[in-house]
Parts: sequence; structure tokens; C-alpha cells
Amino acid sequence: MFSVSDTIAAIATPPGRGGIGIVRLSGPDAHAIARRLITHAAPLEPRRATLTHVVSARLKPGPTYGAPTYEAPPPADEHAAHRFSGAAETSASRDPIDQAVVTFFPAPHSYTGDDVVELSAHGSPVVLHAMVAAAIDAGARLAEPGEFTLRAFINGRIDLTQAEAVRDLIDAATPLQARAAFDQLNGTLTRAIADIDAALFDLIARLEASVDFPDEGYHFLAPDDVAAAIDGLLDRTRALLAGARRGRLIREGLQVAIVGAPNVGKSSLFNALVGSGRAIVTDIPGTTRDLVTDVVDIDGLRVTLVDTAGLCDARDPVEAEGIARSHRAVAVADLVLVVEDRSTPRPLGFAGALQGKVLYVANKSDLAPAWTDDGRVAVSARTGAGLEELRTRIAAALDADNQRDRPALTNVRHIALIERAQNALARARAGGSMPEEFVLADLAEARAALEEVSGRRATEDVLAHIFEHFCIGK
Ligand SMILES: Nc1nc2c(ncn2[C@@H]2O[C@H](COP(=O)(O)OP(=O)(O)O)[C@@H](O)[C@H]2O)c(=O)[nH]1
Ligand SMILES: [Mg+2]
Repeated sequence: MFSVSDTIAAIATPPGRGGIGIVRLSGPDAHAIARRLITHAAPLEPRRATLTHVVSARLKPGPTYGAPTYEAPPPADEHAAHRFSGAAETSASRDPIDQAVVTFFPAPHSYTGDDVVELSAHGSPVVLHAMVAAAIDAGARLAEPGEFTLRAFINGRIDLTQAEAVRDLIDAATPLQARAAFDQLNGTLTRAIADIDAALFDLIARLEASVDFPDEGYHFLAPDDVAAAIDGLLDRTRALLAGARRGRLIREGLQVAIVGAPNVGKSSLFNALVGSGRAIVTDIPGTTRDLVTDVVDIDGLRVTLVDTAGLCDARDPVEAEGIARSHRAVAVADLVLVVEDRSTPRPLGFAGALQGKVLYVANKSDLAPAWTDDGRVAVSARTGAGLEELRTRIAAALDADNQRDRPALTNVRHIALIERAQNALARARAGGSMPEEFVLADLAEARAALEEVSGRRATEDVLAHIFEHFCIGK
């Protein structure tokens, strides 16, 4: 299904106009095809930027229809765009397309591991489509989405987690997402999995030897050694999965709910953190009756902030519904901010009933305090005092298990497979008194799951599914 024997071409820069636009060629004929598209006469020197002119492909002489000109802008649809090559097909001349900088990256030292040529021209869709059309006339094929990265994977330049990291990096919406994707691209997850896989391979080899030579009267491994080795492997998969919470946090962002008694300034605090007047603020208790949410960036974390009606007793049915919603918001929140009013005597707290992570906030620090705060974050939603400290404390509370040296598992495919490996290892561990063949079967399953993460054993369906979500040209 996946071919690497032909040469593919695509626009590598985003749709639309820009300073520079790049057309990329990859495959055995990349250099030959590029030379048909440029006026530079000599072969291209490896990795040297060469300024030249790009022209429509040189073709067999044929009837000429009028003077060489640019065609009308191609249709937006990619495939239709590549039928737009009528003039080149029938013209013996080579129409100028643009001036470009051409760089040749010979295999294997290129993005894909194939011969690659990049043509950097002016970032005009008309010019770039004409260049791709010329490349196709000269023998290239239009690349499928993600096909350059797929080739890098097939050629062994990167493993599957790194290929997925390329897509995640391009799709990253926050600096933290980009950072996690870049770590993965750099191979942190690849190495962690390879380490586990190597230990697993060693254990399997020694167990198999014990099975194969049962008459030697010698066991290559004592049962205790097997158990200890499996425990070591379980520790490692557990450590990887511990990074999954942080991964979810990076991938999906978090929910932070603001609760507290009426009038303590929940809505004011919400507005101050969001930086707008989204929530209605009054001195009439019970003003907020429904959840108000907004997404904010708190120290690089994507946080959905929820202003609630509080968790007090309701005075009417509408407020009762608002309070019911508040309870639901609190139940799913990753962190709850309990706001209290420091300028009035403290009411009885309800926070004891809250489960999970809680951060106490003493609001209205601009007024004379009625009680001293004991380790609470003192803020004034009115003046903005203490908000920076609050942001830092929120980020710390959410990202407490932040461990930068450990791969953050951001990808649900990876999490599911590592859980499968972990379950298989746990079965192998539980089956200590079982014949070695059964233990071996479980270990083999753990290994298969790990190899599916790195792509050594991924099926074509899995690969097709992953790469179809890439953009064309990557
Ligand atoms: N002085 C002072 N007043 C505040 C502060 N935050 C809120 N308020 C006032 O407290 C009242 C209730 O605020 P609101 O945000 O509606 O409280 P909520 O019921 O908890 O949502 C309003 O009159 C606000 O102007 C603050 O930091 N300092
Ligand atoms: Mg309110």
C-alpha cells in the first residue's frame, strides 16, 4: 500500500500568500525532476542553496499555442489544480514561473531519508501550484497527506511516536503543547520505550533458553529472578503512565471551578483572571445563577475557568438549579478555588466537603481585614493585587507532578498500548507458578504492545489512520 519507489511533490508551506512558499520533492528522481524545472545547468551541490529560475518542465516538442504566459490562477481544489498544466503539455517552450532558491538534500541525510529537493519561491499560491504542476509534468506524483513524514518513518529516520510528534508540534496551540511534542520528537518517549523493550527482550531470551534446554538440569533464571525482572518492568511502565495525567493536562487543558459564599467576589475574581467583564458582578447575593466559563492561559496551561453560583443553600428554584450546576462543575474540576471575603467575619466553611484539589483564596485584600489569612492567597479582585501570586499557585497546584525529564504521554494511542503492556506484565507476574510458556506468552504480548507504540509492529491500517490526519506537504 505504501510506496517509496516513486517521487512525490507538494507545497510544504500553508495555503495562502506569504513571503516564501516552498515546494518539496522527495524520492529517487527528486534531483532529476528538479533539474528539469530549473535553469541552473549544473547538477545541484548537496545542501547548498542555489539561486535559479523555475520554469515549466522541459517536454517533447509539440504544437505551440500563442506566447508563453502564466495560466489563470488554479482552482482551489488541489487535484483540479494539477490538471492545470495545459500550456506546458502542448508547448515546447519552458515558461518562466519564478525565481527560487533550490536546495538538494541527498539520501539519507534528508527529512524523509530519500533524495529531497526544496524549492523556495515567492509565497504565491499561483506560483506554487504552477511549480507543483511542472514537477508532476516532469514525472513526480502529488504527495498524500503526511506522506513525507510517512517516508521518514518507513526509511527508519524516525519512529511512529516521533512522526506523531511532528503532527502534534504543527497542531500545538500552547507553548506547553509544543514543548511536549518537541520532547517526543527528540526521542524521549522513543528511548523510554526502547529501554523497556530491551529489558523485556533480555528476559524473554533467558526464559526461552530455560524452556529450550530443560534437561540441562540448569535453569537460566530462578523464579525469583523472573519475578524481580517483571517488577522492574512494571515500575517502568507505571512511571510512563504517571506521565499520562500531565499529558492529558497539556492536551486537553484543565477545569478550575470558583466556589464560595454569596458576595465574596467569585464573579469579580473570575473577571479579573479572564481579563474581561464576562460575569455579572453586583452586591446582591445570588446574582450568578448559571455557570459562566472562559478559557485562560495560566502560566502556559490551558485552563477553563468556571464561575459558579456557589454551594450555599438556595432561596428559590432558579438558584437551586444554579447550585446543582455548581456541584457538578466542582465534581469534574481539576482544581477548586474556594473564595472567602477577608473583610467580613468568616462564615462557616463548607470546604471540608470538597474532594480533590482545593486552593483557598482570601479576597478583598484592599479592605481592612476581619481575620488574618493563614496561608491563603490574599487577593483583591478589585485592585488586582495578588493575582500574579494566585496564577502561580494555580499552575503549581495543577502541575504539581510536573516532571520535565519524564515523557508526558499526550497521545491516547500510546496510553492505551502502554496500559496493555502493563496488564500483560501484571499477568506474567501473577502467573509465577505457571509453566514458563504461559509467562512467555504474556511477555510477548507486552512486547507486541510496546512495538506498536514505536511502530515496529503497527499495521497499515494504524499507519493510514495516523498519517491521514497530517496536512499535505508534511
Ligand atoms: N473592595 C472590594 N470589593 C470587591 C472585591 N471583589 C468583589 N467585590 C465586591 O463584592 C460584591 C460581590 O461581588 P461578586 O463578584 O458579584 O461576588 P459573587 O457573588 O461571589 O460572585 C460586589 O459589589 C463587588 O464589587 C474586592 O476585591 N474588593
Ligand atoms: Mg457571582
